[in-house]
Amino acid sequence: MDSYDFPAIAGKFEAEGEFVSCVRYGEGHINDTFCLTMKQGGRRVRYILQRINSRLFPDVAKLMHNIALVTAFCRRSVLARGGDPMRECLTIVPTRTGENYHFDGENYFRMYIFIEGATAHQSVRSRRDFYESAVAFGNFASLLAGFDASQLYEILPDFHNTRVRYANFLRAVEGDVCARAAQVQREIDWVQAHGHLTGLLVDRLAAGEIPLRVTHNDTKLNNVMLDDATGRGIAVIDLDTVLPGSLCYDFGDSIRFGCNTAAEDEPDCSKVHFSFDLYTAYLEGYLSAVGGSITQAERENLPIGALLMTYECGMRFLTDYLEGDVYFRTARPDHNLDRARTQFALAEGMLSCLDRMRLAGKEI
Ligand code: ADP
Ligand code: GN1
Ligand code: MG
Repeated sequence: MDSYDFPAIAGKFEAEGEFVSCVRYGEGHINDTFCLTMKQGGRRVRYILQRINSRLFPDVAKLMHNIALVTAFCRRSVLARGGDPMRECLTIVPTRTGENYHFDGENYFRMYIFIEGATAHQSVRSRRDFYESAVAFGNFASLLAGFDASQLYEILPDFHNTRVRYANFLRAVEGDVCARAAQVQREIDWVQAHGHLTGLLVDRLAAGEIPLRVTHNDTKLNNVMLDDATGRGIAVIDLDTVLPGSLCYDFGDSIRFGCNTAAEDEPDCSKVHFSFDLYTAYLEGYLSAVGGSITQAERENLPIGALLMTYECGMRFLTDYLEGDVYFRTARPDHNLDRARTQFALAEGMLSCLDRMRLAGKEI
């Protein structure tokens, strides 16, 4: 699947120099990401080349329109505060014909400047790391508060609409196209037993009790770059899902990924625990960065955001397992099932900790 003509594809973009190599990179579940190295005079320069998942994003022009707007907005803000936009923002490398993506007749590709001297970590190494990622996502949220949402195409409607995700899940159980439902009845029962959770955020958003904002919607730790030298969160990446949403989604998704004591795809669920200590680290960092714009209702619903993002993500993994692993990239047969199980174990951990999580929000 990686047998693309990389030198020819690289040649379509404004990436100067001689082609050196292009290898698979990172651990994203959606796009195919590659690290491209070019030789420019005596030095080597790296770029991120991505084959865009056009199954999920059939209208690539609209997707890239959104990303171009958001990156331009970030760039202006970073420049205004005297920062370095090449390290603190995603920067699109245009094609030689001035487009922000290239279509080779079959596949869509885009290119970004490689953010050097920083890392998108796969797991939380320390409390400080997680705190810094919270500051970065919190800053990003406050930055987007000034962004005009009406300019965005709503390319993934209902992305975090847990009610819609639940309906999709029930359809997948009903359809059972791979005849896998019988093997995972326990997991299906677990999701259904918690069906009453699905409306907790969407109904409050619909009622206007929680404000709709422009949010990132995919705030995993590996979507933020931490500076290798200083440890500080410098850039938020993976902007495919910047859409109208809730601050509780963004807060919650970071907690889902980072407060798990095991990997998202750990096959042994006995290793999965919810780390309350890391929860408070993220809460402190996030609240310090989003500032006064957070409403009381949002603040009160941060723990619910964490619970719902975890429940919803597990349900999405299980849905994909039932549908034959067609959405998330998998590397082994039961990969999506393992992922779903970790999320349910983590959600259990959160359910038993909700009061403490609520109290922590009041104390900071
Ligand atoms: P996906 O949508 O599949 O998650 P991402 O855009 O998150 O794809 O990219 C996958 C990984 O590639 C990231 O987790 C990160 O490690 C790396 N990456 C992406 N963009 C950059 C960049 N501009 N500079 C350095 N690394 C990047
Ligand atoms: C996907 O693209 P990536 O790997 O950062 C997914 C998220 C899930 C996440 C689970 C566009 O994120 O919604 O929470 O996997 N992104 C999309 O790890 O569906
Ligand atoms: Mg990603």
